[in-house]
Amino acid sequence: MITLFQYQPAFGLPNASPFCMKVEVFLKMANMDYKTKVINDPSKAPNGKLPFISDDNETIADSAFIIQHLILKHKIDLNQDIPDRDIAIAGAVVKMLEEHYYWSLTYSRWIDERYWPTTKKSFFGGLPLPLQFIIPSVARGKVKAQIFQQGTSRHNVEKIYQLGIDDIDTASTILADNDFIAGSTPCVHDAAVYAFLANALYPESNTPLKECIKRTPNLVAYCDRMRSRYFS
Ligand SMILES: N[C@@H](CCC(=O)N[C@@H](CS)C(=O)NCC(=O)O)C(=O)O
Repeated sequence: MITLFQYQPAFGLPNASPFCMKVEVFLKMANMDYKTKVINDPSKAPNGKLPFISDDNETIADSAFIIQHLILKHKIDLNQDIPDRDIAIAGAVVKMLEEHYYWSLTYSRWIDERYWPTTKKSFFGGLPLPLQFIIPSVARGKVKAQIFQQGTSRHNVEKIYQLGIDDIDTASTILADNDFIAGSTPCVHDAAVYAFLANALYPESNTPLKECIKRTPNLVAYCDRMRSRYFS
């Protein structure tokens, strides 16, 4: 049995961590049996980040290595009949969303004062009272340090969102009028593309990223298509 260790669900999403949600979408796309276990403290994870999985006696961390492991061990091929070039372009979209757009998304949740109260309530509202005063600011301080080291928060707010909005526009151009990111059938990379876009589109906060996706009909239709296909 496969166990996916991830944060508690939040924002009405399967997971508010797009990396955790990516793995869960993949498990559903591959029609695999799995269970989930909530861990809210990432220091308990092998790499200090979530998600990780256990599969029989193996523990695998990092969404990319988890999916690679599942594909090899369980002989899954979601990319059948899709040209290599289309798969490669879809893979590049995933890297863009994970390594670039992700920081704009993270900024909107953790740093932007307009949306932080919603994040705080959603992520930490269930903690017992004394911890509700301590844990959110400790966790926020950690994210602030990460996003500053990575560089995104050194820009002004307008530019920070511009970084993410440009990525949304690129994803929309590459999706074009296809149903899925690499064409007319789903491929492995749809798990991440959907998870990262859904994490801006579906939560209640009207962030500039959400507003941008909402103005982009092919991405809204794509997210709705993925959601009804795998999470109905
Ligand atoms: N490369 C990793 C990234 C995972 C990641 O960044 N997870 C975040 C949540 S979205 C995390 O657990 N962060 C905790 C921390 O940095 O302390 C993957 O693909 O799984």
